[in-house]
Amino acid sequence: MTYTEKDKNYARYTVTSALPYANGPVHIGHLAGVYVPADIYVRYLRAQGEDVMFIGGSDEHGVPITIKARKEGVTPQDIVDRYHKIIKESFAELGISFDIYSRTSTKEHHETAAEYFDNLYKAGKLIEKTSMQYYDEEARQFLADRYITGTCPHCGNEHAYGDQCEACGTSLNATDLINPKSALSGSKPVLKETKHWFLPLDKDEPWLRQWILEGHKEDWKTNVYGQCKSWIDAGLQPRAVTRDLDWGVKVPLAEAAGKVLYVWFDAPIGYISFTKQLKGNDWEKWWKDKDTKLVHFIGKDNIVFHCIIFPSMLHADGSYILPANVPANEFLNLEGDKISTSRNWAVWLHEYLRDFPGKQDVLRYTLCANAPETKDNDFTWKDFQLKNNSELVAILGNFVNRTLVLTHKFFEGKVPAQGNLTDLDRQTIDEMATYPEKIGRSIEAYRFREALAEMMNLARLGNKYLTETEPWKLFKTDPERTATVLNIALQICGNLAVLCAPFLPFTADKMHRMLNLPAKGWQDAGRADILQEGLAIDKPELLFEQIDDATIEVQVNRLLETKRQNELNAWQPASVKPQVAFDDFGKMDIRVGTVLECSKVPKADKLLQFKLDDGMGGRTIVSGIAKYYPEPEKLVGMQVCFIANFEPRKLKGVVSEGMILSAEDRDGRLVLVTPSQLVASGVNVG
Ligand code: B3M
Ligand code: ZN
Repeated sequence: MTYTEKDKNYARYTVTSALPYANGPVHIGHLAGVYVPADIYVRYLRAQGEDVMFIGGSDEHGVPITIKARKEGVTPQDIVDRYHKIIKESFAELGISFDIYSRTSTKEHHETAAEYFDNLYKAGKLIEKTSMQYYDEEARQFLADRYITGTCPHCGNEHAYGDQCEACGTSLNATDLINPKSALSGSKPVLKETKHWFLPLDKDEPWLRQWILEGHKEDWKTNVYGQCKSWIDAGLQPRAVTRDLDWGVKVPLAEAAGKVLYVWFDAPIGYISFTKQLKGNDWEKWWKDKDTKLVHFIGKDNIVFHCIIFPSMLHADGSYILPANVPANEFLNLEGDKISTSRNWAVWLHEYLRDFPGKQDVLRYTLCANAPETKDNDFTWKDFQLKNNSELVAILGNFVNRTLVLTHKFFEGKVPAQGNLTDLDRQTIDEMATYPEKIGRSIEAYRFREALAEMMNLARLGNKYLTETEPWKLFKTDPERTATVLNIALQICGNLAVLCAPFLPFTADKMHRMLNLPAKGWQDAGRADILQEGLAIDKPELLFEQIDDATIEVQVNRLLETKRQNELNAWQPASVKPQVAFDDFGKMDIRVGTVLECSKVPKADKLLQFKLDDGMGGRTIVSGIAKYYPEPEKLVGMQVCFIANFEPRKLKGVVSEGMILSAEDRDGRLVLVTPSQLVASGVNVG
């Protein structure tokens, strides 16, 4: 049974989650946007007794993978093997409960994708077009957009890519670039004719308009609907589904040697080929039966592919169902900054699992509570700590722990009799009974934050009930009443064990074990006899533990260090000043001096006072480098360069007769400039 009208009659659910590119590990942005909500959804449906298939896998084609392989001097296969393993294992450890997690490099996938193309080709659903494309004559291959760099015509950035300028964000065509250069050989590419096959999306406009803009205005998320509308309103263009590349699914046509399917053509077919791997001959009903509900979980950058292009492919074939919903999320930021793989600005799942063993549910909880459902959202480590300490520990963990401890203290760990109920008991039981539907409704509407908050409200109800009844004070005077109160508190625990399972599966398992509660479905929740009188309960273990400041600091410091590194990497030499004539340079009198004395200027923490042997009787110079030379006396004997004819200035009461030269490093550090060999004091530099 489900709670939303529309879903009543579905016989089964095909749930897919975007196939992550196997060119890097998975981070919290992927999790919050796609995998945690998808997993909550399927776990809930399974608890409802629905027939569900949850599909995942690695996207192992595409140019970013070949680029990474080139950079590291390994094969693309090496790259995808490495990351597929990391991704697959870390998903499993986080409890993402795929029915299959496969990969697009499998033989079955190549066959399925090639056959899909072939069917469309034979049915005349594709159009052929020749166009001019950049070709690298040295490397003897056509260049994907990412393999061409040049100057951005909009902002002048000299390192723009053929598809986008990352400095100004403009999306480009390779032919827009000024001074294009091949990333393969460095040579200037030439335009050469090439043939490709296109999906004529322009012809799909009428039915897409009807299906999405009229049919899904109410039930698709506004961010998803809005993006689809602007794409359709802008006018759809035919879209190439093949590429000149050697990594990917070969185009199954004799005339297409050296060409592969465009990664965005083959990857969504992965959902279908993985179904075949999982279900064998029984696969078709999961994709072709009108009673199957197809739902794609994705991030917002994948909307057009899942709402327009893939549906057009399915429609062109004609035998497939279309997605009933595509609940795409916005993006999660990290500590106020966009998550970025290339800048290493991310919390990587496999590293989290290493640093926080046994705390999978804390991450699942934080990411769901902060899921970017309607707008971009931010993950901070402080908030992670707060959510753990003041929600999971203080609300859910505390309630369950108090109830179980008291049951052991007063009733030898056995569920006591419910006995006679007061009004408060009845109200509490009635309110508890509303939660399965409340939570279920929110999940079915893809409002996972709201669903999670409701689940926590049930724990809050439990805490409030204990506070109002104070069973710890009651036992001496009224053991029967104590029994009733703990029975009801235990029923709430039993309900929580079922209702928290989609969100916090590890916690749910622990609670089931402690309560000796056999696996229950959603329909068993809400009841006040989910735990039978007399049932023996295990000694309570803590469900969650406090996370201290030191633990959080380690993570924050790691990010600060990343930020520092990124700033260093982004450093570029300052542009050269306007030219000067030889005579102008000649006006500067630069000399070498030998340090006779050096000390801090009193009451000026930035300044050092030098006494130099300048070969002319000595002079004093003040320099703002104290921070970089904490032991100034060690500079005695060193030779420095200084401007000898610099106007004398008074600094903190000391007259400075010149200026000592230093180099400013990338991080702003000042370093004294010194001759490479000892010379006489007072000689000229020039
Ligand atoms: N690999 C893009 C991405 O990870 C792509 C998704 C494919 S889903 C069929 O954002
Ligand atoms: Zn630009």
